Amino acid sequence: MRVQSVLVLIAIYRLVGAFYANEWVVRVLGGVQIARQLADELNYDLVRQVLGFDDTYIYSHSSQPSIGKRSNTNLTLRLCDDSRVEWAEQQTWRRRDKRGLLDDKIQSRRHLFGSVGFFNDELWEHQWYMQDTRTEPGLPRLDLKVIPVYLKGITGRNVRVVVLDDGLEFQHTDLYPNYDPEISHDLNDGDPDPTPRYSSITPNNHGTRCAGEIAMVANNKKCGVGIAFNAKIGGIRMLDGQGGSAMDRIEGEALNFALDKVDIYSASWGPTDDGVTVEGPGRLAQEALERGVRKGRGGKGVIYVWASGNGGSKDDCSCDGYTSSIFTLSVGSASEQGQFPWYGELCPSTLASTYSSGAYSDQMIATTDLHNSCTVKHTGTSAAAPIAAGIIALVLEVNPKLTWRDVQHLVVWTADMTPLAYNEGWIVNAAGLHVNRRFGFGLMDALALTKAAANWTTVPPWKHCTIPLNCTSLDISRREESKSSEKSPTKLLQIFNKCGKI
Ligand SMILES: [Ca+2]
Ligand SMILES: [Ca+2]
Ligand SMILES: [Ca+2]
Ligand SMILES: [Ca+2]
Repeated sequence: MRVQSVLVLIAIYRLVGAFYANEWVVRVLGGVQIARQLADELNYDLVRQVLGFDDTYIYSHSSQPSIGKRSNTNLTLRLCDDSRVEWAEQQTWRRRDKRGLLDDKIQSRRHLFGSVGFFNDELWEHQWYMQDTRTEPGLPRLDLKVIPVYLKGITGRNVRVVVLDDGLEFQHTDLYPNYDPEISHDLNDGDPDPTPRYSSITPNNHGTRCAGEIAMVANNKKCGVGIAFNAKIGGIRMLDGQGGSAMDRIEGEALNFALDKVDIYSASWGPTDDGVTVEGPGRLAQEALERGVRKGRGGKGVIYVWASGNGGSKDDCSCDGYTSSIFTLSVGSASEQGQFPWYGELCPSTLASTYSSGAYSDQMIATTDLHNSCTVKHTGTSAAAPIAAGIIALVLEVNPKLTWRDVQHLVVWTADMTPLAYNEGWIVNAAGLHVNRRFGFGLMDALALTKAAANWTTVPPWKHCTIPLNCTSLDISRREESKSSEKSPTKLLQIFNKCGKI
């Protein structure tokens, strides 16, 4: 019975898109004593502080079910009405989709090209995007130009990359030598071990696949070669919440986890790509992204690499506030034919692209898989973003002084439109650069990027201008007024600022 009701809840959740948790995130200034006192007085339980956030605590309430389809407005208002509370929000589980495509839709094709035998790894010959494997000059050149970078001894050493996803099988023998426990964690179960939950229903292989693309060990005859095969790799398990969901608190903790150690965060997920969902980072996730670029890497800013989405023509990546955020470096994909793939989304925030899967018969991406196995079937913009993260790890090894903005500028200036030139949509922007809403400024070019990075003059810091708005005459909707008729519009506005739309 219990299992059945959970399944029903998950089914409803899939329809309505959000579920309310018995969890309030509350910002209370003045220290944990005051936060505890407040919880005691108002009859909440103080669970713990939110990881990485000062003055921010998790409260729960004994009257609230662990998951429900309605918010508990009264419990939120009780917190917001207290002068010690800066803001409070009941946490909701929101669906976050991984940006790979289902295996069963796709059939792998025997690769067309011969191997150059550069590495002895069993999947090296399937890593078509890392080498120029043309057997005839008439075939398209499929090459992110990493080998010339390796030949200079640049392999991602001393760069720490973390994959935010459904877990990381860190004991995988093609990952373990590069595994970095200091930047890894399990936010779904609240423990330091990010190993995914093995399930026959949900293949939680996505994080392990993304991590392998970045940091598989080279020349060990196992699986393939990571783009930055000497980088350190971590995993945050954070996508395995209720029915494949996350909440703002978990996303915020993930985006700032080990902020003093991580160089690059790679995320291949986001709001559902169904063409009707418009969502972005919540309060904590937004705060985390901004803190990441201001405080990470000793003030130079961490790099957030983000997959642009798999919704195809029915969706638009501008409706995804994670990938369209200025703080994320958004990556699209191109197929092995140099085509815009059927799942690709158009929007102006995509900065560049890397290779990934395309039409059903096109080759896909080779990487690590669960149970110490390997796959040649990683797909979608899920596979494109970690390749970009690996290339950026090479760039940061060349020049660790680069800021997050330098990296974005470098990607824009060095991306190559030539391999993608036959697609529609290219325009020349006011700066004289070719740009396309399908691909950004072109295909990432590891050689051009690392060369430009070596001699780069840092760009000015980010400037953010705000205009103060006088809100006293704001009209509050009649619905809100009638619901809380005893409250003045000014009071309602205060509540809105403290509690959001409740
Ligand atoms: Ca765990
Ligand atoms: Ca290997
Ligand atoms: Ca989308
Ligand atoms: Ca972005």
